[in-house]
Amino acid sequence: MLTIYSNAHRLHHATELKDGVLKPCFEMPSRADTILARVQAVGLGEVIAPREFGSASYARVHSERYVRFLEQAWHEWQALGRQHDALPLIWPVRDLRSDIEPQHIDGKLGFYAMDAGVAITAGTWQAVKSSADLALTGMAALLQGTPSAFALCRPPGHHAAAEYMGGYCYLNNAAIAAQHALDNGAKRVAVLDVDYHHGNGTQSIFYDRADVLFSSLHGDPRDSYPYFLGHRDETGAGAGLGFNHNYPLPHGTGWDGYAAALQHACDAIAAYAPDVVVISLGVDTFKDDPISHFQLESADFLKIGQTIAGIGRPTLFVMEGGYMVDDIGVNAVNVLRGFEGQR
Ligand code: OKS
Ligand code: ZN
Repeated sequence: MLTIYSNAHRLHHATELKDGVLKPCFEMPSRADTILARVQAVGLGEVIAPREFGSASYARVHSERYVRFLEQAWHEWQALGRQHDALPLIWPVRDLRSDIEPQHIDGKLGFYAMDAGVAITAGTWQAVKSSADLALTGMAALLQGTPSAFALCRPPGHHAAAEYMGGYCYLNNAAIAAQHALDNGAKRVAVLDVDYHHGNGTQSIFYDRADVLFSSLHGDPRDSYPYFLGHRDETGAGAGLGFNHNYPLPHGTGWDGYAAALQHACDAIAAYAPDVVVISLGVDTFKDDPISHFQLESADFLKIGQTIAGIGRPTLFVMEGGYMVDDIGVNAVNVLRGFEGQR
């Protein structure tokens, strides 16, 4: 399988609050390095650099002012003499007004963020841009006839919606790639999100559309991040009604429970007959993941890949979460090898 990768991800290494103390994010550079090392160790296939696409491609699913905010936030922060990570500390919840974009960077950060898991640093925008370009380059390869590709994206994307960042995500790489397919002749795209966390951003972007079927298997939002989206009764709106499928699963879910939901999701996707499939590939469903609560074993990831292969469509894998850094290379690449029919 073709892999698309860039060292630019290393420009983003941020902090987050853990138990009241700022520490390096679980979403750290060694994640992508470990996965790339495994891609090379097993000889998965060619590894290529991304093409540069630019903001117009990102603004097909994000608002222009949000993309501009991401591009300029660090400079605005730095202009105030600040040197450490830019983090949001106020949000326009419920009856506060969110119809007026603040001018001050402290206001903007809250306006464009759903949580504090999205620090902006000096290198964040360059890494974020490159990550989206990886997914776009992978989709471009699919549109040229490559049967499958792996965009080794970092930072991840599935929590980012049209106008907000969250949960380590800034631009929604999978959504940008899906839209790129539609803009280049595809009629229907399915996005299947197998990350432990609900892909709230992807759901939100395509919620009222029938040309993208979004399916997500994830920890039940009653007791898992992102808490405020991902319930089973969210089935789409307007023209998109029936084109959003959520499979919330309880803490402790192992292969049997997972496999049943995955097969159901893949059968529905096959019936939709998409021109291309985008997989939001998180491996934080692993039993030893430090922030998640499923019980999948490394061998189960091969079976995830096999099941996805059963859909039988051109498929782009886009890297999302997974934080047990010692094992994420094996687990992510197992999905890809399982897809290719290897055990
Ligand atoms: C705030 C950020 C928490 C994000 C958790 C989820 C990240 C993830 N501490 N999403 O797929 O893996
Ligand atoms: Zn996740």
